[in-house]
Amino acid sequence: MYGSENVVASDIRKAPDEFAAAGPFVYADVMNYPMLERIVVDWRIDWIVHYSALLSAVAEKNPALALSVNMTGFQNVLELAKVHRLRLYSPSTIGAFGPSTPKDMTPDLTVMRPNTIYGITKLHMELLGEYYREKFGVDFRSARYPGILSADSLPGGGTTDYAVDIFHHAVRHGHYNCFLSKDTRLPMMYLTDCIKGTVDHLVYPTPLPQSVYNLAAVSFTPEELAAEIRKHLPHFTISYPDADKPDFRQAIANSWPGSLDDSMARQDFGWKEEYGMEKMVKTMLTKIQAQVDAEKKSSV
Ligand code: VAH
Repeated sequence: MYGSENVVASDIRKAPDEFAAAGPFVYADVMNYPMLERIVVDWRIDWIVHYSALLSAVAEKNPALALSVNMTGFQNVLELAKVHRLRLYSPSTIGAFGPSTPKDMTPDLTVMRPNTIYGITKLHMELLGEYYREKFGVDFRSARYPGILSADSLPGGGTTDYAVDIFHHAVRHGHYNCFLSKDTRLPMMYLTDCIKGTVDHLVYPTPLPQSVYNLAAVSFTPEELAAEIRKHLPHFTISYPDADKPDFRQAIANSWPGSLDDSMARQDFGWKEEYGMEKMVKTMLTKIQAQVDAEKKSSV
C-alpha cells in the first residue's frame, strides 16, 4: 500500500531470506525502551504495528516471560506512541474473553475475565490502550483476532495451532492426532483476510468510534474441518485425545468464544471476509501440496 521502502520491519531474529530484500529490517527488543525510541527517531517512524507477544500455549508454560513481553513490551510502544504522537495498532485476541463470557456470537462489549496469562495480558493491552486514547489522545487501534490460518508460516505456540498443523499432516501423512476434542468450536480466519481487515482498520483516515473491534470470518470444530479436508483427501483420518486425558490446551480453548459478533467492524470500517471454510481449506491444501512437491523436486 505504502511501499516496503516506507516500512521498517523489526525482530530479535534475522529476517527470513525472502523478506531480507523487501526493505529495511532492524533489531528491536520491545523490552528496551531507549532502543525502540532510537528507531522511532532515526527512521522517523509515525505508525507502529506491534505484534510481539507470547501466544496462549507458550505463555501458560512461561508466565514470567509472557508478562514481560506482552505487558512491558506493549507499555513501551504505547508510551512511545504518546511521546512521539504515533498511531499504534496492536492486535488483541479472542483469548481476551474468558469462561464467563457469552460463548455464541460474543459481542465487542461484554464480560471479560480471561483465566490465561495470554488473555490477561491482552486484556491489559486493550484497557491501557483505551486509557491512553481517552486520556492522552493516542491513536490506539486494535482488533480481536480469531485463530489465524496460513500455509506460509508454521504455528507459533497457540491453542488454535491445530487448525494449521492438520493441513501439513493431512498432505504429508494422511493422518492427524488432534490435541483438541472433536467438538471444540473456535473462531478462525485465513491470513489474507486478517491482513486486509488489519490494514483497513489501520489506515482508516480518522479514529473510529471504538479502539477495539472483534474480527471474525468462520467458526468450526476439528471434526468439521476434517470433513472439509476429506472432500479433497478422501482417505484423511484424524484422532482425538482420550476424554479423561485432555491436552492442557483444551482448558484454554474451552474458555474462549465459539463464535464472534463482528457487526461493529463491518459497520465502522467495512470489514468483510473473503475466505469461507471451502475456499480456505482448498487454498491451504493447494499451497501445502505445492510446498511438498517443491521439497521433493529439490531433494532429487
Ligand atoms: C493462540 N493463535 O492460539 C493464538 C490466538 C485466537 C488465539 O490468539 O494463542
